[in-house]
Amino acid sequence: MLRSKFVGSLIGSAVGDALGSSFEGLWSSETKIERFSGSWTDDTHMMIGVAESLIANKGFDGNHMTQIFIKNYEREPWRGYASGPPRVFRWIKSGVAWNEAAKRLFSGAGSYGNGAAMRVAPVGVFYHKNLEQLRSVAYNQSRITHAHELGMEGATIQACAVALAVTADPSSELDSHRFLRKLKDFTPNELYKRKLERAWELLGEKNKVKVARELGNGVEAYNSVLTAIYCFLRNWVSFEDSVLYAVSLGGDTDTIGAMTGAISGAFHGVEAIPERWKSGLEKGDYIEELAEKLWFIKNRK
Ligand code: F2R
Ligand code: MG
Ligand code: MG
Repeated sequence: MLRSKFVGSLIGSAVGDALGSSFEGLWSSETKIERFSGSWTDDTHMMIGVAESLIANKGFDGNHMTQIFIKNYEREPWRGYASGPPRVFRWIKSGVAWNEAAKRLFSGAGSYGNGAAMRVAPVGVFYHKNLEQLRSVAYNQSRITHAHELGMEGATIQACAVALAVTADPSSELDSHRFLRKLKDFTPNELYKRKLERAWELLGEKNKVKVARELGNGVEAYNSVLTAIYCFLRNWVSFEDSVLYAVSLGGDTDTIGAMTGAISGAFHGVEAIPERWKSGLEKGDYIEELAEKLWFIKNRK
């Protein structure tokens, strides 16, 4: 089951990205999802980089992960990256240290975009047994491109949600309130604590416009990470329903789809992901291989 959960999280993240990629930026909350191209974007491209580096080093190495991000980006710069990461990569190539360059973005504030959270699923599965180690690695992998506290904390909460989903039993009813309480205890950040409370209050809400407005469906980590967690929790019974719901909220659909798929796939395991999506997924075999390697490294110890 654990192997299936590792694979489910990485494949689930890529499926959510591919599903949402045709609708990114459409702010309709009633998006009709009729086709699945299987092609994914920067979200999955960077998630692959995180997994490749964790595997190569059997853990986190900031300089190595940075070099992998740069190499992957230079091979396929057309994956739909936002402006921040490529600028950071250029600074690092000109000699700035990997853990300093991202501090230059946005006039020294650093980025609070959701780019560090959208790629973090491998950290969530790999460190699911040790949340303090998970926190440290989630933060440090963020630092490469996202130096703003809200960008790093968003990635850390997303990694923790994946870890909680790995440890939850999919054959028993999920207690959504308990899941949210654990995340609230985990994060020290007041903005995210307030959003977690709002997610709790909205669990029975039928109006998607209200959900998107109050939790957010934007590119900022604080306007998308909690939304993805919410999409999973209110649709925990079905992987398919969780990602379709996420994309139907509009806005940053590929990224909210990816983060929802990472949590839902970690909860259910890969068997719960519809075959029509798995079979059409770009480089699905390679992503599965990466997840299996992560699982193998963890279980060999
Ligand atoms: N880039 C996109 N979507 C644009 C359309 C792509 C198009 N379909 C195509 O194919 O070309 N999506 C991807 O970017 C998001 C992740 O972004 P990331 O990696 O966090 O980048 P960045 O540049 O650091 O931040 C994104 C935006 O957030 C705002 N922002 C962040 N920090 C800020 C700060 N301190 N002050 C003010 N604004 C800040 C800015 O608007 C940034 O541009 C994902 O959606 C991924 O799918
Ligand atoms: Mg994207
Ligand atoms: Mg996006």
